[in-house]
Amino acid sequence: MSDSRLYHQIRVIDSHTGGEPTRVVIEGGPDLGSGSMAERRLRFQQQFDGIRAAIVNEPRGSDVMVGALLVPPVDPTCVAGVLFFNNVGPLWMCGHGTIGVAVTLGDLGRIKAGTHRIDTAVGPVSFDYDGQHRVSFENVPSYRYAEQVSINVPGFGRVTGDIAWGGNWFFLVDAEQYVADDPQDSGDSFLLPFGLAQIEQLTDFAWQIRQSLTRDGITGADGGEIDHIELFGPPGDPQNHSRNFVLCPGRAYDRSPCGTGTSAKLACLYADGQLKPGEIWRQESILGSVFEGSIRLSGDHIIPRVTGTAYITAEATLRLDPQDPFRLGISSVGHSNSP
Ligand code: PYC
Repeated sequence: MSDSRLYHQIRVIDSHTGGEPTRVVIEGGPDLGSGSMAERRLRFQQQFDGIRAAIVNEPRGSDVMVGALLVPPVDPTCVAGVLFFNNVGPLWMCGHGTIGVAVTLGDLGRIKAGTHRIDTAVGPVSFDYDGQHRVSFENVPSYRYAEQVSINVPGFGRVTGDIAWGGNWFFLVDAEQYVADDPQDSGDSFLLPFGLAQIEQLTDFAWQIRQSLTRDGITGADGGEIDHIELFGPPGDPQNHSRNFVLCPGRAYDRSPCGTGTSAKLACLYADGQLKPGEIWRQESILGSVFEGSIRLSGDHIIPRVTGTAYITAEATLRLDPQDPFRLGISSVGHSNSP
């Protein structure tokens, strides 16, 4: 039998929010020292990328897994500091992950039903927790940065969308109208009926958009990379307002309606005069899971409020065996740090 004391051990709790997994690191994560949450995010990225990959990538995780590292908060009113990350690097904020973290902290007995705050790389986020599965969080101020930006996307022609900040940068496209440049094509949108059966086409379309934005040097404010692409189609359930498909930075699609993506959508709806403070927007994911969103105003920006549910799926100790050639995970991007 191998000696587990030789292993680097990391304790995690897994949950899913509307189908999208969150793996919360509750023990054994790297010590990121002091400084702002953004500085610690950078330190995590520069010095511990191998640990990130070990936690979320294969063979322990998968491309869709989102990690949440608990660290001491900078803001003392917060119950925890949280750094979110995925299969290719750190995220700024994560909405479904915030819901997963809240339910995980509740499950651990670290919080009770009520209002709490977590500290993130883009600032404190407050949330209401019902003591079971349901969480409403108030996201960071969100806004539309650019309206109706047109780009040339190989295979698809001109594609027009909005650029918005919802805690991450998004390019938002009403996808129904787009038809691939295929002479055999009937002329109908290849993306309809906009469901799981179209995942390959949706992924390809969104990825081509992402690459075209990079090619043309189109960014969010201060050169912020637009690394999330959000496509919209008709809802499967008429009780909802819209269905989305969100392609995340590592080419995995969000199984949930995406909390930061829903926030970016709310910002665009508000900017278009289609959503007033307090009105409810029901955003459906490509799976059919739903987040309820609403806004309040804060200066030029909106404060999105997003509600969803999370369920715990596993509790585990990850072991990083120094002899394992894949102890830092199998990743499409290289990593060179050892644990
Ligand atoms: O819910 O904000 C979100 C999110 C970002 C990436 C995956 N999920």
